[in-house]
Amino acid sequence: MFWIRTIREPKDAEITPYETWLNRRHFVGTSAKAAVAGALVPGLLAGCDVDGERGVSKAAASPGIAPGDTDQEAPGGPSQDRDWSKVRSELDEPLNSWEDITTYNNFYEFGVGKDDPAKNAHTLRPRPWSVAVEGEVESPGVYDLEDFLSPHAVEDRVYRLRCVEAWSMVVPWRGIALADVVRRMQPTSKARFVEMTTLLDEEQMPGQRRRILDWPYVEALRMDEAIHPLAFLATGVYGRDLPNQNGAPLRLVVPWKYGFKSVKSIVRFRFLEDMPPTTWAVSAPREYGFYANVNPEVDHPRWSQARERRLGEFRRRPTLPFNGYADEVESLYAGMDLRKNF
Ligand SMILES: Nc1nc2c(c(=O)[nH]1)N[C@H]1C(S)=C(S)[C@@H](COP(=O)(O)O)O[C@H]1N2
Ligand SMILES: [Mo]
Repeated sequence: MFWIRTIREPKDAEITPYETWLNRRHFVGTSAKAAVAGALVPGLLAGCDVDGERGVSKAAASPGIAPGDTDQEAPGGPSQDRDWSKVRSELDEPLNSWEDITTYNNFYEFGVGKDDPAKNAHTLRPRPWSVAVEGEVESPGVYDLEDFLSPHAVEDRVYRLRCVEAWSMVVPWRGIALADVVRRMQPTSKARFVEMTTLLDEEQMPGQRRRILDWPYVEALRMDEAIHPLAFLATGVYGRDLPNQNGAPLRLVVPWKYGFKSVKSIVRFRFLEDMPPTTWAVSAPREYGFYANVNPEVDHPRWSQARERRLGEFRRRPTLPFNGYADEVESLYAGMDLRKNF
């Protein structure tokens, strides 16, 4: 079931005990604004060690790399715009390879096998692309992708991705802070949720001809989750434009939640007063909830969530509460029963 491309025992030094990891973490204050600029997330953003800039990477500094500049024709591997071998997440966990990230995917619009998206997603046309902004918002409209992205600072961020199926990766995303986008759209005081929807097009996404899910794929966040500094919209990986199989040209990345929240190939943002139905919660409400926060203490009805297999590692590693981002995000859920609101 799992493709293990590089089987090796993790060295002891690579296995960080939970306590050590807790003590090491000392970042993210309460100012979302500052954190969005990268200043309060040292170590989390890839740029820190490499560029000597605090969090904001070369991607932001160099006008040569804009998310609209497609290098879709040459997706051969990490771009050469930085030394990716030196880029680490705050855990010193090694990055997963370009190959892992781009050939082991979940994207049911292109098939349910892990290698199907890489084989089939060439039918997706990520340019030109437009993004609709609707609902409880001061500036609704339809934007060309380039106009949608251009006001925002592009950053590289290294995040863990934990799939609900109990595998995980470490991915160097490139993209923009979701909070910046939300603020620019000026949600009205009624807006409590933001819903994001994948393209619906059977021709570009042949998997939508099979009714395995209620298409289009829809996900949503509570407004406070959406403006959390960790919430991210990815336009790239390893410094390249997103390969189609990873959700080109624009996909959500919410690192403290199971991967299925991170909806791909987004064509619409809708601001809502009420919690909307979301694809997996509708499809199997007993198994998938709206929140989908990574939680090693709440098992999936059919398997344990206590441990996970990092692609490229042999032994399973413990799954961390909120996927290792508890210090930053657990206050969002204060007073909530996380077994009920799973
Ligand atoms: N539209 C859409 N978005 C999706 C999915 C999908 O099937 N369709 N799969 C989700 C799941 S289950 C995971 S784990 C991640 C996988 O992202 P990756 O393939 O870039 O690693 O995408 C999420 N976003
Ligand atoms: Mo997933």
